[in-house]
Amino acid sequence: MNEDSIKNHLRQQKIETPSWGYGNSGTRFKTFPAKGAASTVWEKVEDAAFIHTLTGIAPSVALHIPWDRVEDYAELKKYAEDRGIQLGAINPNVFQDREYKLGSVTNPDQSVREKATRHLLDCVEVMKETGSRDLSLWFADGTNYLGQDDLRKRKRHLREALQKVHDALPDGTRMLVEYKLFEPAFYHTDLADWGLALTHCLAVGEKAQVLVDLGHHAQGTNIEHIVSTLLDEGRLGGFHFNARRYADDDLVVGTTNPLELFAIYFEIAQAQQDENEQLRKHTSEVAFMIDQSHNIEHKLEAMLQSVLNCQEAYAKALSVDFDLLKEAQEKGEVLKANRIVMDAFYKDVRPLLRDLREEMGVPVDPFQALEESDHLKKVLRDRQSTDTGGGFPS
Ligand code: LRH
Ligand code: MN
Ligand code: MN
Repeated sequence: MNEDSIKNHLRQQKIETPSWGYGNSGTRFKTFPAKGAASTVWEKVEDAAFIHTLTGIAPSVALHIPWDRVEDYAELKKYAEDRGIQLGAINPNVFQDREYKLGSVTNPDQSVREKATRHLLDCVEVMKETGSRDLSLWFADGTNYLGQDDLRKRKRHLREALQKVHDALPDGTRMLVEYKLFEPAFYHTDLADWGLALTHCLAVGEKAQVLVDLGHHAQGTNIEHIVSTLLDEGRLGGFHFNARRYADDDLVVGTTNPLELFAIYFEIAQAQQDENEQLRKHTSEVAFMIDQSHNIEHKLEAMLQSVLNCQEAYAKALSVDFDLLKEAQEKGEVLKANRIVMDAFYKDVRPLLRDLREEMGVPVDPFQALEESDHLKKVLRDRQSTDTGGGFPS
């Protein structure tokens, strides 16, 4: 691909940032509050809009209900739009209430299952007000011990809830079904992997798609293979990008796993150029979202770094010499094919990205722009959250 087409693709790139990444959240051991961190959804939207002005590629923010609940979503929508961004995916919460100890939609108690399903359906109503396309579903449901519950019964309960939610979705919207291998449950998780997620999606209907969170697999899993399969099946709904070394560490995207992030974008870049029009259309609908829970990092700096790491990985993936690669693959030139792809991974795309930023009218050095920004001064001065040290000076 020549430099102009690479830049054209990069101009179309979109990364959704999560409201929960701007507030004080962390691990279950301790959350270290950060000075200037957002504490209301209005402040989170302001921060997300600011990250978009620094990058030009983060035009929406995902919401988490009830953490981001407001009286009037139309007002929040307008507030976001006035600042140049959209409200993105709606993330229901069926894991924090005490009734969910044994599960939400898979709970053995029917009244708990009904409560969870009601919340999911309420979130469909929220989507209508926020104008969101995607409902993003993650369930903490699972068991800790062999025999604790009837696995098939739980599967049927999960299916029933997913079906109800699916059928309540307005046309043009989707539900993204997120899986996770383990945690908080340690024996079995009702939606443990992409096979389970895809099986449920295929059963409930066209609006159900699989969501791939990079922190939710067994060590060594080939995530890009899952991505290519789901793309080809027309069921890749989107991503939750983050980085991890051990489990679901929720670190800044592309820090521990740059080759993995690149390999995922490589799959995307290939599908974008496929001769099959349906595949190209499906790929254009994939939601690229960040899901991180920063604890010691400066919130805005961490989010900015994550967005830019996605941009860099995509720029490298687009730089693969696809014609040469095809030739090497067809001739069975095993290592040559690998070298062609790795050449792109090692390419220094930073000069190209500096040019691109200039052309897009965003700061050429976004970190410097953040550090010198009025927004940073304002949040450090005006917001209640106080620091425990580290991050930007006050
Ligand atoms: C838990 C989790 C998951 C969800 C988010 C809301 O693992 O991080 O990734 O998407 O909480
Ligand atoms: Mn996630
Ligand atoms: Mn997670």
